Amino acid sequence: MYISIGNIINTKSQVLIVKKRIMISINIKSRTSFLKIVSFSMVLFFLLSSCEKEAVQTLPEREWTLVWSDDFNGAAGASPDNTKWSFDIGTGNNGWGNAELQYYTSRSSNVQLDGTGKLVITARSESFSGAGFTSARIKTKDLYAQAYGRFEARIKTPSGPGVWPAFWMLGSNIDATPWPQCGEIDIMEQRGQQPSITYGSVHGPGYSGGNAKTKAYGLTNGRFDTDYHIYAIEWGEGYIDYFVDDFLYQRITPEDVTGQWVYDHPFFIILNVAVGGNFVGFPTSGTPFPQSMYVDYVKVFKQK
Ligand SMILES: [Ca+2]
Repeated sequence: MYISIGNIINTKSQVLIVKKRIMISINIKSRTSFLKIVSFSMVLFFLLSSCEKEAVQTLPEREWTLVWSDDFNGAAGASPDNTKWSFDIGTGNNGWGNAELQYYTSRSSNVQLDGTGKLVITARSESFSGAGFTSARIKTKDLYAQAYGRFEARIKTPSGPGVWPAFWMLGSNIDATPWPQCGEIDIMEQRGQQPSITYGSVHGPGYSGGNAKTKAYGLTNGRFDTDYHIYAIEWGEGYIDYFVDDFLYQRITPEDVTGQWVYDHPFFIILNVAVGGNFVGFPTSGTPFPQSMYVDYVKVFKQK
C-alpha cells in the first residue's frame, strides 16, 4: 500500500492543473487489509480535506479519433440501441461471481433512455423471480470490442450502502478463455456507501477478486453521485492510464501486476448497477431505493 499526492507523468505538451483534489492510492493485497486500508484512507481523506493542494500533471500528447459512441438519444422509455447493446439477464452464476443480490432484467423500469440523451439504469428493491432486488446490466459483447484506445463515459452514479455501479470491460475471448484469463478492466466502480471514492482496477490471472490491481481516487470537496463525471482509460501496449475528469490518477503496467499481462486483445464494454455482493456488502434499511445511474454517453477512440 502506498499513499501518493498528485501523480506526475513526464513529457511534453498537455498540462492539467487540478485544484483541491488529492489522490489517494491504494494497492489491495487482500480483502482484510483492504478494509483496514479503506478505514485508514477515510481518516487520511478527512485530514487532507481541509488542505488546498494544487497538483500539476504533464501528460504525453495523444491524438484520438472517435470510432464508436452512444449518446443515448431516443424517446423516453425506449430500450438502448440493440445494434450497440445487449442485456445480461437473471442472477448469473453465484450472483455473477460476486454474490450479488439483484435480478437483471431488460424491463424499462430497470433500463431505459430518458428522452433527454441519457441512459438510466435503475436498481429497485422489489421481489422478482426469487431475488429481492432488480437492476440491469448491458454490454457490447459480440457487437463492439476493441484493443487499445481511449474508453470514456460521462456518468452520474447512484449511492447508498450496498449499491455498486460500474463501467468496465471484459476480454471478448471470455467464452473460450474464461475469466480471469480473458482479463477485466474496471474503468469505474464505486461503493454506494463511499460516494466520494471511485476505483479503477484490472483483474487477470493470479490477481483477481480481492487480489486485483486497484487504485482509489477520492474527491475532497464533492461526491460522485451529485453530478456527472467523466471516467476514462487510455490503453496502449504495456500500459493502462486511468482518469477521472481528465485527471490521471493511476497508470498500470505489466510490472505492476503479479501475473500475466492479458491486456493485448479486444475487450467489450459493460454498464451495470449491482446490489450487494462481495465488493459492497449488503444494502441496509437506510439504503434509499430506487437508485439510478445516469449515463450521458460512452465514447471509444483510437489513437491517430
Ligand atoms: Ca447523451
